[in-house]
Amino acid sequence: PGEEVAAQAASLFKDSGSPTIFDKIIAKVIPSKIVYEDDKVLAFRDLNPQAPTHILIIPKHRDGLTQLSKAEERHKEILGELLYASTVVAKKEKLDDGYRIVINDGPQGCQSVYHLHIHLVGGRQMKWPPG
Ligand code: IU
Repeated sequence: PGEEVAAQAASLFKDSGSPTIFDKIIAKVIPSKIVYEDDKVLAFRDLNPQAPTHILIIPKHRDGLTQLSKAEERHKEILGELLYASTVVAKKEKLDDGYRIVINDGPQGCQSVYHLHIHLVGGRQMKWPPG
């Protein structure tokens, strides 16, 4: 089984961009608290939550989408899938009074993991403007 997981991880790593911690979460080499999963999308609880609910929604196949600003025409479908999955997760989490979706891009956007991810944060009053 170890070899199988390694092979699965290796095939994911063929996507452009260096492997990140999220590849290991997708391959389930590193455990995470998964809240939603389908064939294209994985959603799991952020290890360092910034709100009572803080979930990351990521594409299972990065396909060059290390960050939002790298999006190309072919990514339009997965971008829609991620945003829609965010609404499904928000409903599951009963964030009925609202929530916030954040995508950090690049150094000035405070991005730290270069595998596109949507932050879904909620369960408390948000402020505007964000920091
Ligand atoms: P950012 O937008 O790239 O800064 O967000 C990365 C997030 O990934 C951040 O909120 C981290 O707490 C989170 N995270 C995680 O949940 N598990 C990990 O192993 C690592 C980061 I590394």
